Amino acid sequence: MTHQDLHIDIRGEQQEIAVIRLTRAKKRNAINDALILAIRDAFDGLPATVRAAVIDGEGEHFCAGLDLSELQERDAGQGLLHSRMWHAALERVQYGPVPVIAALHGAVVGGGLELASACHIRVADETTFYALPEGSRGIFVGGGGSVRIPRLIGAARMTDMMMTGRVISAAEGERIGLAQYLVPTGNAFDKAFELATRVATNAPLTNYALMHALPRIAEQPADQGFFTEAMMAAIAQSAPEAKKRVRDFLEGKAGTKVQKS
Ligand code: 1HE
Repeated sequence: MTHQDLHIDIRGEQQEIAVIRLTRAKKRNAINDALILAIRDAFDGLPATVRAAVIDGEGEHFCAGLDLSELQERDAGQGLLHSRMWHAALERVQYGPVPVIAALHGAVVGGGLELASACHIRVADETTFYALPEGSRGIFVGGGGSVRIPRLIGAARMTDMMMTGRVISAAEGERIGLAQYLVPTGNAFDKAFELATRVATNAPLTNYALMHALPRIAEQPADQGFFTEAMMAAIAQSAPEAKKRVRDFLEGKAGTKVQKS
């Protein structure tokens, strides 16, 4: 499966990891209409063997955001539909078939940060920097950033980034919650792949609960959240795979004892 600006490679002994790479390095992986649709189609079309995905960008930068050259000609109605097209594509990333680990380096800006924030785990190397230049370009986020980014770092920090053009460094990004992992320069992909390989060994229903139930529970009032949690817990623990995993642990057969890292 390959698109002009998006390369998809299925790896792993059981073909369980999809590596999805933005390959528009000449334009700093800026996302035009064709590319956002290719991202949508990539997540719709993953083979059934895939259990986790890594997304990264070719060249010096993860992603320079929206392709600004396509912005000039749109009227209000087209702008609305364009934003909704991004929402639909990034919805497939967040609520798609498998957990997605973003491997970040260089610029993670504008729509690039919106794409990264739709992923489940973000690994950044030391070259990474984050910004929301929409504020300086006279526009607003349109790829779900106003919903997802405040949930990672709070509305106050996002307001500051957009109002002042503040650029967040890799270290600060990890501290405030833009990335869960910070690794040395050049190591983001390997770490993301290692994590994806680990995530792929989870029971699929556990990953499903983490992707689909947890973010919804986090939005619910506590009483409803507790109830949804109980329903999800009951469904997850009734799966034969959960019973086998618990039995293996109790019989000392599981290699997944909790260890200090
Ligand atoms: C682009 C884009 C782009 C680069 N659209 N063409 N995003 C931004 O406002 C960020 C704009 N980009 C930058 O600030 C810089 O390009 C970077 C910091 C990411 C990288 O800098 P650098 O020095 O490595 O590259 P460059 O020389 O600026 O760019 C190389 C080429 O990529 C150049 O084209 P060329 O034909 O002159 O070689 C640039 O024009 C092109 N390029 N970024 C189009 N974004 C769903 S709504 C989301 C709203 C947004 O994302 S707004 C924020 C957009």
